[in-house]
Amino acid sequence: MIWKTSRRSITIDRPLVMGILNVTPDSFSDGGDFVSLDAAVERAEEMIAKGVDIIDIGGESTRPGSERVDDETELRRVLPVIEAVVKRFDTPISIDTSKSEVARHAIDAGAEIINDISGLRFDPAVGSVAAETGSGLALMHSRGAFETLHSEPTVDDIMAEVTAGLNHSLDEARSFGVEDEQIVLDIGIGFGKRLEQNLELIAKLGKLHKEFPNFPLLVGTSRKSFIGKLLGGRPVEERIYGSIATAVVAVWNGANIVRVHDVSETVDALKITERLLRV
Ligand code: YH5
Repeated sequence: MIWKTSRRSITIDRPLVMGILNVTPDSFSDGGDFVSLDAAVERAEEMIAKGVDIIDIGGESTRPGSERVDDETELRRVLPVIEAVVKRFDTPISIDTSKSEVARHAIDAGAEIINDISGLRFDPAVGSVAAETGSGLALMHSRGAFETLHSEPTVDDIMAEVTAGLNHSLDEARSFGVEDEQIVLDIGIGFGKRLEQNLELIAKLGKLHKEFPNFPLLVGTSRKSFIGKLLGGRPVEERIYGSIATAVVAVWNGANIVRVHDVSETVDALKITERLLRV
């Protein structure tokens, strides 16, 4: 399988690791309210040294309780980092945004994939940016508006709900002229899903793999709160082994790309998982 981006075709012949680079003031503070460019680029370099395949750069936090930021604020955070990383390294960069103007400038600066947690629901014009630039496009399942992304409405069949939502996003992307080869689908772990539903999606990922056989699947479980809950209220910094377990099972069940904080550990775990999958 291949994934077409605006700068290359990524061959997906083994599980790929997407490393998270949050460039929000709470992640790479310069001591004040701004992001330190040097610290962010150093983090990118460290992930590359550990074997990351894609770097996902985001300037707007979607954690529970976060507030939206405007285009200018998001661009001021992400553009210098994208430019600096593109200049120094050849690792593909995705821009974690649901805003078409942010996506457009990020792609112009050298990012090559748009990672939209709203699956084109917040700003459908993200689809036209992907079509016009030929960028990769990750469509994640989520429900509700930005403010209610993490509320947990009752759903009786989460597998059916996610399948329907992804089909809707897929139709929307195709309507803008985005090609199937540009698209990756994501089940949206933690976004408006209860603990049991997150578990069901990971354990039964194989069913989605059968529903969408022509699309690579991306899964992001890293450090999320369901892992903390299952471990008796573990804080985020202590969710690494739990996160690894979910990445391994997701890949075992058909995930092609995992989005993680802990690159080195995940790369090791997935090398073994991949070898076992080949037996
Ligand atoms: C994803 O799954 N998730 S942002 C809360 C946490 C830890 C991590 C408190 N962007 C995804 O990473 N993009 C995010 O614990 C994503 N798939 C894709 N494609 C949320 C996040 C997080 C939230």
